[in-house]
Amino acid sequence: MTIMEKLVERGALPDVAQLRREVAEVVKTTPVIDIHTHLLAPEFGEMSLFGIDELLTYHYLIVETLRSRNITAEQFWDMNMSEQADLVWKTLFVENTPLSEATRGVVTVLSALGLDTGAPDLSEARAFFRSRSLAEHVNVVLDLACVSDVVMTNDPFSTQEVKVWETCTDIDKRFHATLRMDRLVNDWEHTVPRLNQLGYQVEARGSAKSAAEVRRFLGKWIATMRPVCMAVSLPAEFKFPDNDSRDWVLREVALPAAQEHGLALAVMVGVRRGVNPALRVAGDGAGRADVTSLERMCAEYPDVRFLATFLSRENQHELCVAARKFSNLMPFGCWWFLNNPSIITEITRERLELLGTSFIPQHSDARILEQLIYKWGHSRDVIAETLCESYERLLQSGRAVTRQEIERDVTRMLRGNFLEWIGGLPTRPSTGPAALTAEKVRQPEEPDVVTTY
Ligand code: FIX
Ligand code: ZN
Repeated sequence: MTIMEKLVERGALPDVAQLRREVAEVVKTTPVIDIHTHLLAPEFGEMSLFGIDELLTYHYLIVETLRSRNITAEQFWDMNMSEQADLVWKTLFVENTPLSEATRGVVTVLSALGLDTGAPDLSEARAFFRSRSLAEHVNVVLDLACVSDVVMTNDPFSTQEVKVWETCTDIDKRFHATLRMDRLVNDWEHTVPRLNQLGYQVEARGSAKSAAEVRRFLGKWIATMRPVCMAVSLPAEFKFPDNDSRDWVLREVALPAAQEHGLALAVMVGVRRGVNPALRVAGDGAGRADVTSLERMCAEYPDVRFLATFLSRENQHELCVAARKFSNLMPFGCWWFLNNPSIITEITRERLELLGTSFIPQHSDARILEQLIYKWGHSRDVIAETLCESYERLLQSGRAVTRQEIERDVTRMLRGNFLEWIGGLPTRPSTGPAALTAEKVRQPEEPDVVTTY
């Protein structure tokens, strides 16, 4: 009996066409845990975004519209949301062919929901979304996207969000929190007065007492949100160690909090905020970062588990190499400007070659509910294709895989690695506000700060 005959006897798939079919099916039907989104559960009310106007005014599409139309950013922002959506539709979908990834995404969503992808205007789509109940719509979308769990981005300084955490007893259990650290880590100067308003005695120059106070603030939010992890975005010039307030907050607050509460820290490195401030939320850019800073953090904090994604294509190979050296480092996702089929293909190939299945291939970064359909649909196609290539090469080398092995590999990448990293999904007490009674959340009487991350 040949080796291949032995493998086939154990259920392996020696036929390439069949292998491809099985891989495509497994990747398509394995429910994913979406480990980084900006979606909020329906209980967050108007902060929970869905529908055609939101889809079309996604910041990715705003910049594309401004490139194809003679209109300034100011003129665009002066319009109301439905005028903006009408303009985006006319510009990118009627007068031009929707070839970019973000425009194709809208087409994928419309098709999946049975809507006309070549409509001259938005009347049909608007009527469709008006007729949906959000609760039912969330089920339909999660089903179509085959997403079992959504990880939100939660800002403990957002007055609007805090109100929900304070008053809502039962936030949809499929939506999990991430404690977002950007204001603390990247905007310490403005966050100090805010913390003081909230009743925490914190000094701008930092001290052991200030650190303890900020950790007390985090402790309260960890108890309330039960986050799956903490997360922070970092600029391209991020250095570790450094002698700035960011370094102090990381060392004295964020990393000790991760240790104390056993929470993983997700770092998203390489953003250049406000490259073109006139574009507002759409004005951020990308820059090449220094992966050795992350390596130093992993080495200094071996008991902290890091999830890491870099925004620059040029950093991807170094991230894989760093992950080979540090088993407390988990690369994840193809972030933002990398979330395009050509680049996902390249990054996923590189990760499979260097790390096997010990990485998390993608997150959606969805801001609007229905984006889950296209972001996952498009990424799954690429992940399946890339995995097929790897299995085919393995087959050529003399090892055929079974359906069970394919399922094991895909499950590991789409959910298992994350679950293992965070030690399982936490459960929130169904008495949200009660968790706050020990120390009532005080919020300052001032307008909410707009969250752009
Ligand atoms: O910082 C982040 O989490 C980024 O993903 C966002 O700020 C960014 O605007 C985005 O939506 C990228 O996809
Ligand atoms: Zn994000």
